[in-house]
Amino acid sequence: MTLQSRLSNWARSLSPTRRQFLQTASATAATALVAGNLPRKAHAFAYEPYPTDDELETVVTSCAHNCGSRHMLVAHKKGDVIVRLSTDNGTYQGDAYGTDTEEKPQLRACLRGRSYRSRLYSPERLLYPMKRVGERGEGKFKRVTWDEALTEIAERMVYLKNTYGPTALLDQSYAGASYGVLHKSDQIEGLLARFLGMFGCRTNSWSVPSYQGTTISSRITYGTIEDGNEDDAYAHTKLMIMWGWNPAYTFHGGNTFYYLRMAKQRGCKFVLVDPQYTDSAAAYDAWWIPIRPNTDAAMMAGMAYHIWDNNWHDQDFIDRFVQGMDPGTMPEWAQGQESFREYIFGELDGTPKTPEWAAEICGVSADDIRKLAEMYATTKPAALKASWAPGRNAYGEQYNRMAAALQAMTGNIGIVGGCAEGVGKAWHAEGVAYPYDQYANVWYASIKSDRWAHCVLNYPEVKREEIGLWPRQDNLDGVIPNIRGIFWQGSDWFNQLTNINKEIEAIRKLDSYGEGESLLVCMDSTITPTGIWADFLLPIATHFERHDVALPWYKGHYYIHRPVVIQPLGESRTDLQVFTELAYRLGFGPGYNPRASRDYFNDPTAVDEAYLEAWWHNVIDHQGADIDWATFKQRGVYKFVFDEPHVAFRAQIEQGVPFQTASGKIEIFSGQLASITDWTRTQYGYPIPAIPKWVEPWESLISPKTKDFPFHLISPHPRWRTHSIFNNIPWLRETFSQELTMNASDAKRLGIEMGETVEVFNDRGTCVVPVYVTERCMPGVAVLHEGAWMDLDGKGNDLSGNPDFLTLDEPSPAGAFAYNTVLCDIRKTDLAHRPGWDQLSTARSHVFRRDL
Ligand SMILES: Nc1nc2c(c(=O)[nH]1)N[C@H]1C(S)=C(S)[C@@H](COP(=O)(O)OP(=O)(O)OC[C@H]3O[C@@H](n4cnc5c(=O)[nH]c(N)nc54)[C@H](O)[C@@H]3O)O[C@H]1N2
Ligand SMILES: Nc1nc2c(c(=O)[nH]1)N[C@H]1C(S)=C(S)[C@@H](COP(=O)(O)OP(=O)(O)OC[C@H]3O[C@@H](n4cnc5c(=O)[nH]c(N)nc54)[C@H](O)[C@@H]3O)O[C@H]1N2
Ligand code: SF4
Ligand SMILES: [Mo]
Repeated sequence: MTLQSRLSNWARSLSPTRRQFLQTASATAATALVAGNLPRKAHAFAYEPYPTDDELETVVTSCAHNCGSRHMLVAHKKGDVIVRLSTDNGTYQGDAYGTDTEEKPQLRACLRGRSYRSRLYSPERLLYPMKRVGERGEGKFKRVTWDEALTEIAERMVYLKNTYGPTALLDQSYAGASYGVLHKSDQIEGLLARFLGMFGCRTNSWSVPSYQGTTISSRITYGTIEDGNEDDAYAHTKLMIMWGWNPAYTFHGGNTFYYLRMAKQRGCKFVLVDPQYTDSAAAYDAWWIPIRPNTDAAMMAGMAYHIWDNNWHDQDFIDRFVQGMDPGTMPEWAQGQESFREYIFGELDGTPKTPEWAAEICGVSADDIRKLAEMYATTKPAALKASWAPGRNAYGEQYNRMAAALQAMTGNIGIVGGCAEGVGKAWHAEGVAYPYDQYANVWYASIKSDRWAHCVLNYPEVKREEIGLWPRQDNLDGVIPNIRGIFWQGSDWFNQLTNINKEIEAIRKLDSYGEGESLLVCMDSTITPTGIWADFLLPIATHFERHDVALPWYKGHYYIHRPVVIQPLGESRTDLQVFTELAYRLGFGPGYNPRASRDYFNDPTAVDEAYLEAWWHNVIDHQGADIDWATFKQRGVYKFVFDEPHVAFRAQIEQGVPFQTASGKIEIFSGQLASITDWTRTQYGYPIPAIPKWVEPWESLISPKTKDFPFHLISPHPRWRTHSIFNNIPWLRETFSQELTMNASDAKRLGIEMGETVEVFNDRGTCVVPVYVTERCMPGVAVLHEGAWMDLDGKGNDLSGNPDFLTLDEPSPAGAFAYNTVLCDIRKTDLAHRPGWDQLSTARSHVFRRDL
């Protein structure tokens, strides 16, 4: 086909207005040609032949991972190679090119998704199974066959279970692959949970790094974590308070910005409560209220005081829907116990939580606290979007519960333009297509996830409350797990949990038990900082190389088909293939994967298709999708269209349906917490007050520890990575770099200039990173994004700038990771920062790829 006919074919496929534009444009170009000199033939192709669209096959798929959203990727491939990636253009559900409406917005990919080819074909891809030959952490591996790897792993699993009991293997599966329905990694619904559960040896990690404090808050307050509105509901709000929320960087749904812009255009006012002035604040011209990290619950208490003091609360809403907001709404059985209002007015403790009281703690002036309280209580509807980062703190649950109290006292729950979040899961997606039965999530011990190193290091001298041991009804209750092995699947947890130096110590303790007495397995598509510590690296096929359906991330109502776009690279297999094969070797293959035969390890095509098709029929039955599986596969995406925005608790407010709590009300006074007498017998371990209260964290800018460590370090999520994923992509690192953000006056005092390298340190660790000096971060606060690939220099310094060398493995009572509860100091250094391993890829390839 000539270029001319290809162009006219393409032009015909476009909408009339676009065609018209093209015709005019080419006419203008032709005029220009006649008028000027004839152009010289262009030779400027980077490489030839560069395939054009009609020489390529177009396949709709989606991005994966725990990245804050779920967008479409369109792969353009030649043979079995993806040549380029594009994204949604509105046409894939049978609509006209460019369709992008309030009801049906496009699912356009971000810069990470668009650079996915670089990850797919990166030098860090694991192509065959590898076995460690050096010390743990040294990074020396040799290539082995699948048979060798799986035989040894199965033998070691049996030995450890028989010798050390049913708690010997620690499940550290996490959300790297949570948002598919078949090839899933997850603490609860994941493939590993069921595999180890059926095997009969599993210690579970129950607390969630993202928002465990928030989860407890949502569950006890509303009885569910599905307390979110869909993003389109934000388009109707009149006041948006972004509390520790920066959707410009840290995605929370696929089209948040699109709808927030609509709100702005309709006159919505924006406020940001955050130690840094973010790009989200800049985009919406928000009123920035800088706040000392982790003091949010105090500021909110001050707001509650002012709202009541001025009678701006919605008493009718409180009386109808809320338990324990004030003495009048306390349950019969708890009369005389402290209600929220009594706490705020200091009726029992003698301390009224006035704006002046709050100002001393949070550093925001009493006037500003009053002003925000008035704005929130007198604007209808108003959205207090209390995001998760401020809850990733020593008593994180109190912040989220305090936010719920404000949302409830102003009657902003269950209405369009309000906000009850919390965890904020919105529309319910049907998430599991593989057998999920009585064996799913079976465990013999379950601990707070970032207490594993503490447990290993102190075993058996560990109290159950120190590790948040979940209670059981049988003779394993209270038994401290004897952890001898770890499976990492869909997680880079060695790099991402708290206090990495303590984790390294724990691995050394496992080493000390001797050869064969412990087992570390990492299943991943690339070499990762965690994998470096493993005994076996198992290469896992990416979501471009296996059949699945993608789920939205908390917000959005759609499914995206994920076909096998290219064949698995190297010898990689899917997680489900690996677990099925291991299950066969351990004697429960047919039970684990009932649709499969032993041949599944060689060809999963028919079995995966059967699981997915059956799941789709379920979805159609329950959710009313009006196309069948075959049509869905052909289109690649199905977006549901609702008559009105999905709003959590609308039915409760409009129709009087009870909330899912024991009382049927929004429980600001938690009946569940109030009835606990022995906290050590609960998974929390330590007391949580029955009403939201300000509890001072163990490290903060108001603590005496600032004498030694004067900076409060927070570690938000990076825009250019999904946690640690994409750290090895040079394209993305050209757009941003790992750096420590600090205030100009602090930098000046320390004699540090923009771009200079510093050590950030405390008594737990040191990391090395360049500095970004700005007025956009409040004095006394330093910001360092999570997820850098740790890179130790042999003297205990991390050269990558990973904040988890400084975090403390001390979760809140509810289990919230205290990632943002960190004091540190900063000094200039001669040590060199190393931004990423790919800079060393030639040097590394001999370590990882040579045959030893
Ligand atoms: N200091 C600090 N630390 C933090 C945070 C913070 O705010 N501050 N945030 C925390 C939070 S909220 C989170 S969620 C965690 C995230 O912690 P992790 O979940 O450990 O982080 P990821 O980097 O997303 O790692 C996921 C891994 O799964 C792999 N993977 C992806 N798909 C598949 C698959 O299909 N199969 C297998 N086997 N592997 C796959 C990826 O390659 C990647 O290595 O980090 C936490 N760490
Ligand atoms: N680009 C990108 N998007 C992501 C992810 C990613 O890795 N990359 N990860 C996803 C995952 S798993 C999660 S859990 C979510 C996390 O989502 P969030 O928890 O909402 O995100 P963070 O980036 O940790 O923090 C958001 C803001 O909180 C501020 N902050 C930190 N501490 C405090 C505090 O004590 N008080 C107040 N008021 N503000 C504070 C930070 O300065 C930052 O601007 O993001 C998801 N989206
Ligand atoms: S937000 Fe997530 S799903 Fe969307 S393109 Fe970026 S990485 Fe992919
Ligand atoms: Mo997370």
